[in-house]
Amino acid sequence: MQQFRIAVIPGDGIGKEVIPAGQRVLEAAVAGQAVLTWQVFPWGSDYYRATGAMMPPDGLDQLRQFDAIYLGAVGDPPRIPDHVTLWGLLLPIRKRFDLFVNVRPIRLLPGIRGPLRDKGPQDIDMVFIRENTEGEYAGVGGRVHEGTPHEVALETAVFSRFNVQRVVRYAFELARTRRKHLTSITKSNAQRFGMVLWDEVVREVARDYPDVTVTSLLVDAAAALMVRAPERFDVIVGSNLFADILTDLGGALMGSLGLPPSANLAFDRRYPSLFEPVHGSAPDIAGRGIANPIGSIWAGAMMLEHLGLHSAAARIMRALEQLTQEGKVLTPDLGGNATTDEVAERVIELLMG
Ligand code: GGG
Repeated sequence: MQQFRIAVIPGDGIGKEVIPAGQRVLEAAVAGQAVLTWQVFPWGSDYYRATGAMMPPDGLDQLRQFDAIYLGAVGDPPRIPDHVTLWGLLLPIRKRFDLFVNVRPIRLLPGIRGPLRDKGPQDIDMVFIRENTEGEYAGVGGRVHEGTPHEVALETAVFSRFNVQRVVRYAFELARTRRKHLTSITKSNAQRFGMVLWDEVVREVARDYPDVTVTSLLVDAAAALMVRAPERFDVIVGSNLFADILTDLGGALMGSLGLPPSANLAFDRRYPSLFEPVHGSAPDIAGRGIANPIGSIWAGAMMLEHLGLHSAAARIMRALEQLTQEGKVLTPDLGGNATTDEVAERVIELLMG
């Protein structure tokens, strides 16, 4: 029997609710095929309040030993500033483990009525490839003359040819396995250095993929087109910030931000990849047991796929589609009145059935 060691970081808010639900589904899906050994790390905002840090100084060394990381959510506003929580836990993992690509599928699941009146599951089926370690989240900048009227803050985006190339190449490879269309998103009319480099790299890499058609869009035009004609998108590659924003729009098109998953992938297997729902800690509903676990369950299916447990991953995805198609056991964000645990139990029933 195959064995995998998974580091679990439920994190903050609803992360503590949806991740245990996801673990139960994954356990059921791999039963008889693989053993998942979970180690739960209580890192996040509570840990910060107790210790002054979001994770211990050797946190990354501890995580490195695992086959994968399963993470819930990070953030406890307004008690702790968001930049403290994000830069204390999630971003260091992405950067230190070179998780250079963030895969975010945006797909309208069967049975769910999205906000776009005339668009169904056949129209909303795209995958975002988000650059994940630099760009606008590079962490380069600073503040001077703090607290004075002359205060200046700089936040510098960083685009390296090496990183843009490998992210774009990943997106082309993915497009080849799908409908063979890639959209690259920048704002290179206004941002004339990093984003112009990005456009150049896309044109260069495209020469190796003559079978993939390429469209380059400015981010504002892309946002409008996602609403007006989402069927025009297949694989989309974008910078750290732009793809983060557009995948929240994508979550809205799916009917709830509780649905989209994400996979933060390492270039090779030297480091564990990290799997998380796109949503954050949702303090407004945390502790009520009504958070939608689908994003976490789907992220878990991506983790199983990454670990080579293809049939278990496929069974989870089929069960999620059956769940939304039957539309009986859904959390309030999707118009239902089920709890997080009831949804997870129904998914388990469906995948066993
Ligand atoms: N699911 C992890 C989480 O808390 N996401 C919320 C968030 O703001 N993430 C920032 C990012 O993905 O860069």
